[in-house]
Amino acid sequence: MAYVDAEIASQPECWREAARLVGTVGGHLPRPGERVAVVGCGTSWFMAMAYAARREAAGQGETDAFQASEFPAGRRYDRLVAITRSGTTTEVLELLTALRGQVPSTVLVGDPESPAVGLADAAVPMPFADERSVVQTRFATTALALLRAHLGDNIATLSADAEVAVRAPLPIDPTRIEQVTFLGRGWTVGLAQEAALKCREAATFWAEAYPAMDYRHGPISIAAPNRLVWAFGDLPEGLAEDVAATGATFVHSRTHGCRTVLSSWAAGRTPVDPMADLILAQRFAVTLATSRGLDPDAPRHLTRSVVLA
Ligand code: F1P
Repeated sequence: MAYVDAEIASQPECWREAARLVGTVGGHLPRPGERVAVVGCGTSWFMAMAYAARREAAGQGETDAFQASEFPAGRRYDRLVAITRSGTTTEVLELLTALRGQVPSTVLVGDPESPAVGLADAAVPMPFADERSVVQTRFATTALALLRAHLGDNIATLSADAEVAVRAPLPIDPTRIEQVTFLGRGWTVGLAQEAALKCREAATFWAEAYPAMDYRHGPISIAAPNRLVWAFGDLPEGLAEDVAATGATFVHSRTHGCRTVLSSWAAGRTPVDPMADLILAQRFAVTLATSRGLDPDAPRHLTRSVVLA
């Protein structure tokens, strides 16, 4: 078994641990009303995107997400939140250094001994969620679970959905498709981006991601038989029908197997949380990799952290 399989399966427990941690580190996280920038690279950037949209939708204040190298110098923020598993990613370290003494910063980090910890004003170490894999799964979602717990989201329910998602049958056999596009709305746009990145990183597979409302403004041209469209979160009116007309397969939590498992197991519950859908997509990416003869623990051209000379 690949390390990444075990890491994916451990997400429910990691999320519960993150929720417990909020009690001690909550003071370092954004307060209601603060104007906040959240930054990261790769997977960590997509988690920043998801948190930013969710915090703002929760009415807690303006929240922007940036790839660390694209932070707009000169903007005023009350707090910077950086997400980095390794704590060594060059662009994140450079930004923390540049904003030192100007913007209070908090880093969510996997490695408590890493340089990011010394550069930020406050650190939230999560070594329990750190990973052996190059391809991130549980650190990223655990960082998001911690931030969601701090926003008041119910992590017990979320983890119960995750328990289902680590075991449920995949909504589609990956060997049957040649391309996938993930869609999301609001905070799930970041999750869709992350799902597509997993397919590219782990399986070198053609995977795209868009805000669901933008999909019909061009990207739908890619849809065809033997291709897949997988939507997270709220579904725009008529989208499923429009995808069906292209001959592509459509997957959404209202229709896939998790719902069936959940409705008999936790009667009356709404469809699974989109973060549980992301677990299914992570498993889909790993299965894709192995079915293509690739080792998901050894992704092509990637290292655990990008450290630039
Ligand atoms: C960020 C990151 C990962 C990616 C790859 C390179 O790392 O972009 O998301 O999978 O391994 O690094 P980090 O700053 O979260 O350690």
